[in-house]
Amino acid sequence: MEPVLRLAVQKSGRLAERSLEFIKECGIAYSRNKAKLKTTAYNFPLELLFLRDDDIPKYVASGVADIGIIGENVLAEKEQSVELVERMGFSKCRLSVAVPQNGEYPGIQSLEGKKIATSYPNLLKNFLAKQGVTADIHEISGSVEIAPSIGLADAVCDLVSTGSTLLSNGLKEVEVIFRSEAVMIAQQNLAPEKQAILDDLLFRIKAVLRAEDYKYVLMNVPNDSIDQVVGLIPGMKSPTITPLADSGWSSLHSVIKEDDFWEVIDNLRKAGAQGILVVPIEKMIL
Ligand code: PRT
Ligand code: ZN
Repeated sequence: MEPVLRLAVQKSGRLAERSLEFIKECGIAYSRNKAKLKTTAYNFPLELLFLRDDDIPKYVASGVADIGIIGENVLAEKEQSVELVERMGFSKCRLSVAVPQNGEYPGIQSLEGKKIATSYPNLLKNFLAKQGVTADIHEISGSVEIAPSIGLADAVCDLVSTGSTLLSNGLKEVEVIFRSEAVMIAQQNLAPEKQAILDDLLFRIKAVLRAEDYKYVLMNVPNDSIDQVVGLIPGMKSPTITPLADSGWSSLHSVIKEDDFWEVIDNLRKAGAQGILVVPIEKMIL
């Protein structure tokens, strides 16, 4: 039988949709019957398992699945022996301590002896231990934010993305203890034939991730500014330069990193670039 790589993704929830979209962007096609817990891709040696996110590290560690996509927060909390093979850049959030808005918060020491509700007892315990603080950690599995208002805890430690849940529960974020995003994990010591499939998959994933980080740009540049503009946008190897019908001008094509996009665009305009077009990139292979 041909080797197949087994990928565990969240069945439903915040990670589910983007994880599957990612697989599609890697050119992998499959059909899914929602009643079934697994499916096989048509055009890539991949089997998809649909599981609860909390179970994924355990299944990957034990070899039920070979790889998985989960929040780094879950990986850090569960402390299973698996390898982090790629940061996927989506579902970014932070694990934070929050206290009632109307209370004082002079600093971390004020949590000493306090009752803190969380679904992340290990991460919280380790963070507090590093700060020399001992608190009464109360583990609950959901609706952590309501714990202070019902008298169950003095503070909470929960995931935050926009902060609106904390706000609407009368809480304020006071300590960020962990920053998270979706990550791909793999079983340690994968069999060589499975590792080869994972390498192919990672090659595709990196092309998708890189494309998200860059934009393709086209612009018209006066010939005497070309050197200056090339210095601003070196491109993947070097920019493409084509003369325009209007002598004295050239068209220049290159890529810009999303992170410093506006700064580079400003500098390009100062250097005399005009008619700048910016186009999204679907895949980027080096
Ligand atoms: O059913 P299953 O166990 O598979 O899913 P789950 O309910 O345990 O997880 P799910 O789907 O809620 O989240 C999956 C992963 O998404 C988490 O492990 C994080 O890595 C990531 N993620 C990103 C988040 C958030 N952002 C997030 N905002 N997970 C949860 N939240 C919750 C948070 O707990 C709080 O209740 O959203 C609320 C806060 O959001 P804001 O925007 O109001 O700050
Ligand atoms: Zn979960």
